[in-house]
Amino acid sequence: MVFADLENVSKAFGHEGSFKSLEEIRAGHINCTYKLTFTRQSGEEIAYIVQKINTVAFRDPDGLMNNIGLVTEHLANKFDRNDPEYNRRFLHFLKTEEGSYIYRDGNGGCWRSYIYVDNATAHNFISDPRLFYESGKGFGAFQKQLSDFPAEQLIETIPNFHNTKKRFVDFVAAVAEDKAGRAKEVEQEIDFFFERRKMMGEIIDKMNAGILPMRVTHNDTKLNNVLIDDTTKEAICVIDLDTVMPGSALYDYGDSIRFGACTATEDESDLSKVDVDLELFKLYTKGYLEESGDALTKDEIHYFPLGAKIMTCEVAMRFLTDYLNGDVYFKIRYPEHNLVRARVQMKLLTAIEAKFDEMTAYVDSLI
Ligand code: GN1
Ligand code: MG
Repeated sequence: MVFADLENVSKAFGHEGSFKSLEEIRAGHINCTYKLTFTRQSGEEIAYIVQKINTVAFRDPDGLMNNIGLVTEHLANKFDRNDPEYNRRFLHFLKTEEGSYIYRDGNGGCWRSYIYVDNATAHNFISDPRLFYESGKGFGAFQKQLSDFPAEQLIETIPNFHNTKKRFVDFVAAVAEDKAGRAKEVEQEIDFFFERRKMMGEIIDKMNAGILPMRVTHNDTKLNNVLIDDTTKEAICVIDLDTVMPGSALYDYGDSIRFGACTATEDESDLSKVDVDLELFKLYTKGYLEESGDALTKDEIHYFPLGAKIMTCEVAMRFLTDYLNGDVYFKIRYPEHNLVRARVQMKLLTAIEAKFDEMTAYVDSLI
């Protein structure tokens, strides 16, 4: 990708200044993301993110951007416009001259753009435990900020996104169809999910029974979806708002633990490195609850570890499903990538299961 390929997108969103540099940001598994830096006449630099929305994952990009517009406008009301940090506290999406959050290129590609938050980092790994505590605070505050958002205004950008029962049905179909001819080599992995079939429905069942409330949630709370200020080391801004929609607080809490309390990255090939770090789990929980305050019920907090368990199981199964389907959903960098990812999550799930009672005793001690 060179700037000429993105020039029309950049113009459409009215980016200011003369082009300086282009960088591809490769952390996400779904959309294509680029950072464009410009120099203004004053000599000052300004950077923007442009993203090509993956319309295979997000079938209704207009509905998606409508959600994001509503959510960011809601967040805007939670901060003081005179605060010098105002521009860094939530994502500021740009509109085209026609007033749209989407620019469509000649090939039907859907693009969006927001102001880059400078002096902040999306961390892919915990280099300092404080980072994870801060990310807990960031997502806890986000939950609180969304607690008065009218859920009925949002569409489901990916229907049944965290319906783990439905994910299991999709997995079973992928095994039966065996499109890539890979089922035979992963029989053990396939059995692993059949053995956990019952557990997968536990959040949905509790929501249907009214034990767990439906809220507006982020639904993709990986560590690298909250920006940490490089100077203060505080969580400054929650990003990747694509899946903000009705859901359970357990999804958000659980997905954060799955990614951040794991002692290895999602791509680790040495499974002996994969475990759940209970100190990190405690730090995150503390940070999250400090900021979410009264936004959650006691039941939700009690079931936090169930969130970690089911979110880990779900993503493990999604990676394996994609492997069986021939790698059509997640971006991969080598042929076995999705299988490697699935095995890491499976190992992590086994570790969470082994420490589940300890995790529950800890969260109960905080209620
Ligand atoms: C995807 O977009 P990204 O990379 O933050 C995925 C999540 C998975 C995650 C696993 C829309 O997140 O659900 O948990 O990969 N997002 C979507 O790393 O499917
Ligand atoms: Mg995402």
